[in-house]
Amino acid sequence: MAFNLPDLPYPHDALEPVIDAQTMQLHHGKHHQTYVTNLNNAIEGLDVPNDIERLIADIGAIPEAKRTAVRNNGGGHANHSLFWQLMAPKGKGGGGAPSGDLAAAIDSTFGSLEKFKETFTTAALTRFGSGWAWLVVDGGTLKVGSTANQDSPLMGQAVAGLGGRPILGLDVWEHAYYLNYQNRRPDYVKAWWDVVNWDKVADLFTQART
Ligand code: MN3
Repeated sequence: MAFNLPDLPYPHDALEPVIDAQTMQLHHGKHHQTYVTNLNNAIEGLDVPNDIERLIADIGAIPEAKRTAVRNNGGGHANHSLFWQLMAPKGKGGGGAPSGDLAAAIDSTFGSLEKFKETFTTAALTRFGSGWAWLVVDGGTLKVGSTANQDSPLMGQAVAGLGGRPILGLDVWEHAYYLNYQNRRPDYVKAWWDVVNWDKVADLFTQART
C-alpha cells in the first residue's frame, strides 16, 4: 500500500497571475511529491488506513518512532491534496463569493463575507513561520484558526491546536508564494481570494455537517 501524488485539477499556469506556473510546478511536483515519498517510507511495514484523512486523524495510533514523520508528511499530503481542490482559475470557478447555506453560515458566524475574510487573513498573517490558515466545521460551527508546519485540524485540537473538518485552507509556507511575492505574505493572501473555489468549499461544508 502506498500513497500517490494526485494530479492537479488544472494546468500549472491556470492560477496566474495569483499563483505563477513555476511556483505550482515546484509546489505540486517537488514539495507535495516529497511529502508523499517520505510518508510512504515512514509507513513501510506498518498496517495503516489507506485513506490519508483517516490516517492522520488517528495519528496517535502510529508507533512513536514513526509518528513525527507520519504527522509531518501525512499532514503535508492531506493538506496539499485538499489545497489544490480549493482553488480554480479566476473567473472560471475561482473568486467571487459563496452562496446558499455556506454564505448564510458565514454571515451568521462572522457578520459578513468581508469580516470573515479579515478574520481568516489575520489567522494567515499571524501564523509565525510555516503553517496553514483554516476555516473548519467543528461541532456544526464554523471556526477560523491556524496550524503550524503540516498539522491538520483533522489531527484534532490536542495535537494541532485546532480541531474540526477543514473546508478552506491556505498554505502560508514561504514555498507557496516566495517566487512571486518574496516576503510579502499579505499580498499573497489578499490576491488568493481571486482563486478560491467556493463551490468546492460549499461541498465540503455540506459534507462536514452530515
Ligand atoms: Mn506547501
